[in-house]
Amino acid sequence: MFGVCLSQRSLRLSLKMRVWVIFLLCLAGKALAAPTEEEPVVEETEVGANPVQVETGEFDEAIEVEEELVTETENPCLNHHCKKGKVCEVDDSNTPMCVCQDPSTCPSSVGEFEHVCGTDNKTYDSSCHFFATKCTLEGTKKGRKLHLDYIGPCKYIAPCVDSELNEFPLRMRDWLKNVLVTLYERDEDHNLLTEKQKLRVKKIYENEKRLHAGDHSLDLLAHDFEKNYNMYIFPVHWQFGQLDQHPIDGYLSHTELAPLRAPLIPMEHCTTRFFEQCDADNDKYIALEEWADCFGIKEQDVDKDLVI
Ligand SMILES: [Ca+2]
Ligand SMILES: [Ca+2]
Repeated sequence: MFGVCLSQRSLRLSLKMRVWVIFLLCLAGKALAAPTEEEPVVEETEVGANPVQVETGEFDEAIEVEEELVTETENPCLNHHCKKGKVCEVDDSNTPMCVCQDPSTCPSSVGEFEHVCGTDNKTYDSSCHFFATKCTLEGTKKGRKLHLDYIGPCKYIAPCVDSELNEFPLRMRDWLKNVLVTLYERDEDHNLLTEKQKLRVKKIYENEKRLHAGDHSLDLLAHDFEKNYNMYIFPVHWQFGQLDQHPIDGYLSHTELAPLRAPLIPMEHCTTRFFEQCDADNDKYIALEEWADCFGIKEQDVDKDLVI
């Protein structure tokens, strides 16, 4: 029992650290690849107001437009964006088109942290290798079923039992609230939050009853959720809005959920089960209502206007 507690505790800590880094980097307009730099350096991917674009940008990194074709005329590929796993090439009439990237052209991975695990339970050297491979399977049943499962090499993930599943939203809600508060505190010049979002978070930040970030017991988290329920409504909506981007339609696809899910799975073994059961009607999409319900937000408090 103690062993379980201890490992959960360390999981929680590493979860917090790692995902915080990911979030802050992503929100600051950075891809994961350069985790040591603090300042948002906007390179060729100008990101602006769409943080999730940056999050998925991590997976996009391998797609670099070949510049060797640039002569006197502009390379038509320069402004031609291809989805993950594809690269732009020009045909005989100089028309740009997206073709599957050859996995062998992916940059070789620097370390294990670049490996990803597919839903086929195979470890790929990097997300570039994964998406390039997935592209070659396009149109096949195997290809449709293949998704990026999580960041890191494939490993044994312990089954998530019911009691652990119930703990997951407690920690996740608290964490979302803390992420928002931190973004608010650091927001002076980074524009991490929009003005509308800042107004919402300000209320949470200034509420003296707020439970400050810390390694709280599950009992305390549960108690705080009951007592300060209102402070959790916006963070849950905010996270939905961060993910619902491609397209913005009030539903999260597997791909849209990936930036949150993929780094979380190796650290929180209930992640997969949690998000699976969020899709209550089993249509493969998580609607805002389903999402909110998953985090204990009451039906009457679900508000599309909070997804800002
Ligand atoms: Ca969507
Ligand atoms: Ca659904």
